[in-house]
Amino acid sequence: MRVLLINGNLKDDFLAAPPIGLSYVASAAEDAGHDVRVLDLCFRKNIRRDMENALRGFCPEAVGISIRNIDNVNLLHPVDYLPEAEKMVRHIRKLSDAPIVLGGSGVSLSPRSVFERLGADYVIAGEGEAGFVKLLDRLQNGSSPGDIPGLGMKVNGEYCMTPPVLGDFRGKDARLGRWVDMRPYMKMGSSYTIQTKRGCLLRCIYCTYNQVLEGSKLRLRPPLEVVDELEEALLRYQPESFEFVDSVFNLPNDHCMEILEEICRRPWKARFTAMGVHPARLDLPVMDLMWKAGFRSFMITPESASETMIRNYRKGFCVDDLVHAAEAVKKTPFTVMWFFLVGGPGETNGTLKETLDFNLKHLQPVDRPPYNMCNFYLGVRLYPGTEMWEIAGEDKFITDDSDPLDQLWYVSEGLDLQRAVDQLVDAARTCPEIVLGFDEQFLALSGIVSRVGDLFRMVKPYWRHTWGLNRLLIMTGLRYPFGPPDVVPRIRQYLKRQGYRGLHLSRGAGSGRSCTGGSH
Ligand code: B12
Repeated sequence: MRVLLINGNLKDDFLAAPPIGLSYVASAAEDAGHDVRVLDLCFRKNIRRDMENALRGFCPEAVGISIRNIDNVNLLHPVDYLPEAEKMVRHIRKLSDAPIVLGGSGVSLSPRSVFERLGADYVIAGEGEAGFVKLLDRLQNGSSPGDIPGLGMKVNGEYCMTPPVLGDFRGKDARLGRWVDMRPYMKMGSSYTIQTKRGCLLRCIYCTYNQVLEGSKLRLRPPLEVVDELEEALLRYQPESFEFVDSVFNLPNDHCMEILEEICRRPWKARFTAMGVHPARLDLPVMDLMWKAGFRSFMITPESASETMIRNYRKGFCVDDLVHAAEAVKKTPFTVMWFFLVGGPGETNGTLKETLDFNLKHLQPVDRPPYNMCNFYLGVRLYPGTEMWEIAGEDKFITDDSDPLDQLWYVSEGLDLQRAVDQLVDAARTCPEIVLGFDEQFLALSGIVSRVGDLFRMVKPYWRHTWGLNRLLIMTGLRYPFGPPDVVPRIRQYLKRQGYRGLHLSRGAGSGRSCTGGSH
């Protein structure tokens, strides 16, 4: 069959993400004997015209669209990406009779809602390779696809969906460079992406990875296979760096170490980075090996440094692990991006202070790099299927009528919002390491940094250069000279629109319920 696969993710800023998921699906369809083409719409100036050319020239018999993000996860500047995807579906319908299949993480988070909103013929939730290939077979031989695991469709006017089944993750190769022109991604500072495993054993209460996206069953790729894929991509496409896009890169520890050791054994040298590094067992031997393998930076996601909050989020480590990891990082030349979430269940200004104190004590440079960057986000995004979704229901942040495709947020009632913003801004005024998610100045700066980085061929990742820029702003007194305007009223307004009627609105601060010790 002629199959056109479209990357519908148009987010082409400094976090541009090459469509590795779509590439896995394209490779699986090609391996099954189909004639596959990929249209990557990221960076395209005229997407309607490009879609027209692709559809008219190829006349596909099936069209798949990858929906990676449903929104930008930004409480102050919410952007919904689905209207653009909706337009794509409508445009394809005008030009082609081919059935339209939607897949990707954005679909998996809420398959039925996306199916209904976009008006597709099929959705595939969870990993897409097996389901998509089976669907193409059924379309080809005209039999009903209704029993394919993970597939959603209309049967007699009613939406029906078969639960997804997690497949094996051996012998699969995305062949990303085969389907996607990596040059514009690399120009922005993005890396060639690779996955070493699927599934996540952690049970963080806010997270979707171990639920609908990858499930909680670990499926590890043999280390040799992973490094062979890297080697082939390196020889063919010479990417400047690779990024591991596993949910958690360094767990299980043995598997990660085996991959790093195998990379070290190979005769070539490459650069690596990873998001989702877990603080547990992140010690000097692991980091030494990462450095030898070619890592120079990575992202670590503790979300809090308060024992109470780490427990409430069910992060699976304790403050001691975090302190060990931070102190170990200090002894290495790594640049590390840390992520903190402020406002989960049980958060108070006291727990926030604990996290900020940890930052001041353990993440400041002594007199040399590493330059940690510490990102703080206020509010926790809510997704159906997670434990937080239930808690948010009990705490009246959402109702039974809440639409899972809306950006829905939780902000602990135990947190005095204005004090929290003041605490964060005060910390950022003195620490160039700290970046605040609600800081519009920073978003603009990041864009500038990546353009300047590209122009002057600066060392990647470009975000490591924001430290210098922040320091300059602090030294010149330009970092928050008047504080960020109206953050708190805007959060309140957003929560109100979301349907929340609780304490944040009546008095902006409150004792709220304290939720410690993993009591939910
Ligand atoms: C790694 C990662 C990042 C990295 C990306 C690094 C890079 N260079 O790619 C970084 C940290 C930069 C990042 C940034 C962002 N991310 Co992110 N990220 C992830 C993560 C952990 C893995 C993504 C990945 O590559 N997976 C591996 C591939 C193979 O899986 P996949 O894409 O899902 O593909 C499979 C299926 O979905 C399906 N499939 C995919 N396409 C298609 C198409 C068809 C037709 C079919 C049938 C099937 C199908 O089959 C594939 C193979 O099995 C996911 C969470 C997760 N565990 O999935 C979040 C996730 C995708 N990110 C998310 C978000 C929100 C973002 C940001 C918007 C954050 C922000 N505020 O800026 C940005 C957007 C970046 C961008 N340009 O799109 C959300 C999206 C949900 C939402 N609310 O919209 C997710 C789901 C996390 C979450 N909150 O649950 N991210």
